[in-house]
Amino acid sequence: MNFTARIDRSGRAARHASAQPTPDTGPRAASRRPRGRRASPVLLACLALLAGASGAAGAAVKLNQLGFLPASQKLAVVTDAGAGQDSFALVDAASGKTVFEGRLGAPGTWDASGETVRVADFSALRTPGSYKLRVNGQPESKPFPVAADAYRALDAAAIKAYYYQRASIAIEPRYAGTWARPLGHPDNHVLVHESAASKERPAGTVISSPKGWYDAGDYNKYIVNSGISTYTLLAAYEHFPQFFDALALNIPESGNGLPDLLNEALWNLEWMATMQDPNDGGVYHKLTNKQFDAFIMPDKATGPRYVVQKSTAATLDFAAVMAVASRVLAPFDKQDPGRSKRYLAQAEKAWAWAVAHPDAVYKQPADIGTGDYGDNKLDDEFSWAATELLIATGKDAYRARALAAGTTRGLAPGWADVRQLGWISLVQQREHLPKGVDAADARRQILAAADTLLARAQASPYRISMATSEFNWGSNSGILNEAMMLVQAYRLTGRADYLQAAQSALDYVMGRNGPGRSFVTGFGAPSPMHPHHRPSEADGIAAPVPGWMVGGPNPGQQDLAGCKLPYPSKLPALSYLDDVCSYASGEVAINWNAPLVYVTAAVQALVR
Ligand code: G3I
Ligand code: 9MR
Ligand code: CA
Repeated sequence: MNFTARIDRSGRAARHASAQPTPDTGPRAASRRPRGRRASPVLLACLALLAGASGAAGAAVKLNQLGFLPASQKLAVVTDAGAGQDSFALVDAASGKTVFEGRLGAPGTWDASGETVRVADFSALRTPGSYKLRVNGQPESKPFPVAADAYRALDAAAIKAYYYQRASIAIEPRYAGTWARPLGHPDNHVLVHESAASKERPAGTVISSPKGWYDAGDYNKYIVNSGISTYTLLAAYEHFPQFFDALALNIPESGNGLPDLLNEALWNLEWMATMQDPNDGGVYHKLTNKQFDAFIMPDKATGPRYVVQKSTAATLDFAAVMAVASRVLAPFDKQDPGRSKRYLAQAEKAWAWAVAHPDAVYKQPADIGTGDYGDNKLDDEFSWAATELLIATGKDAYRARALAAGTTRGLAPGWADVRQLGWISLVQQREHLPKGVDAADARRQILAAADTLLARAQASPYRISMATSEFNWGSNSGILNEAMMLVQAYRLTGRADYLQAAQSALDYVMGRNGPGRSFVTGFGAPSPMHPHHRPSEADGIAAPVPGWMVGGPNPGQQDLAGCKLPYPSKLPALSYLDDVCSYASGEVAINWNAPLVYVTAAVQALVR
């Protein structure tokens, strides 16, 4: 596939920045993109050189471009503050009057970006308004608000992104405005791939497996990644129900008596439920094309679809999520009587299959080339599924594996590292655990991880928890998953420093980062204009589908071969390329948006 960058990117970015989508009231109209204007490679190289000359790291004053809640911690980083520039000021955006003055913190060099920065802390400014941050000798920041609703539209849009991502339904103008599109992937005629063949369902058997969300920039549906994504959204509801009860999204189910976040989660749960083979309880790893589609709209993608290999990881993630869904949806059973019981029965059946097939590690068949979400460390999947089933049933059968000691790869969860999700459920449910089960160990583990993250944030020149070694594929979700752990620590202890470190992660993805930009489509400026997202690229609309967070800086740069435009830098925090070629830094994914939904809600529900 050949990707060519477009020459009008700065002009479109500026136009885009002036209007933000307002998903509560329906998105604004975006202009149709003029097609066929392609820049020559030579011209592109010159443009890249020019861009490089001004340095890869962005703006001198970097902060959360959506602003801050009145009571939240308010930090900015300032680069290149010259000698003698020790003070900063906040000015009222309209009058230019100084409303706050402070001293910059000591300089620190961030190895991830090579910058020397100083922190401006203006947390004490609590009066709602619109402000600019000024440091002598620097261009002042753009205006930003201090407002009680600073992040409300972001949270609504980050959830609405899942609606746009639905398979098997037309995305209608009254919900989607300009991003309406015809139905794609009915998935009611899906073939059992030979890797998944069984006696009852030989290769070529046709099954129906509609609904669900496309995973990412591609149009395939993967159970492992659906697992953590759906869990995180359900946990967001379970932890902050009042916040989400009041957040209307304008989706087809709105007003049906269920909160819209749960309506959206159900679209994926109903798909997941079809991915279990009712004959034996095993769960197919993915529903996929043989190869990635071209950059076409969903309704134009008509190749055959397959369910591929039952895997232990998929089956356990399925068991965990269906058990959680049975718990979180129980109060809403009226709408679909028996649903909670059904989901729990499916979860138990999946568990039994996994126990009988503990080593069915996913192995990509030779004729399949789509994402593999391969993982050969499965003790954490066993632990998570057992934990959720123990909470749901109290049965002794789940006790040992739920409470067994084990390891994690990182401090925060990820699609292949899910033990932490069980801890989060245990502490959430600590008042309702079966006899003889307590959450003491989960609490200890969460606090130990959070203490390490907090210490890192406090020592970091950017005040963020993410280590330089953690700039992997999807790094933006990495820092937000860390924030989710910090939020748990806050909820357990009430200690404000944990919540402040979580706020810093949100600040990071919204502007206080290496390139000094927003990483969420439709919010802040610059914001991603060319995510590796098939609908955004193929729809002919200049603005990408709103509310999506891109993967973010990734020095692995695994997509280099297909990119005509160079990355601006090799440094970890600056390895981000806003070009459709960049699946390693600029793709979007359901598991990356989920902690954005969670953390944005947590901050709004908890900061006082
Ligand atoms: O965990 C290791 C770390 O220990 C090591 O130090 C580091 C150094 O490279 O690598 C880390 O692993 C990386 C892993 O992501 C971390 O989660 C791998 O290099 C990296 O290749 C891997 O990338 C995954 C990518 O698929 C390629 O397999 C992403 O996690 C995963 O989110 C992404 O998922 C794709 C789907 O397959 C298809 N759909 C789109 C989706 C998003 O891009
Ligand atoms: O579009 C694909 C994206 O969703 C995946 O994350 C990525 C890595 O698996 O692969 C993308 O597909 C590319 C493929 O790997 C190589 N040929 C070009 C494809 C389109 O960018
Ligand atoms: Ca694992």
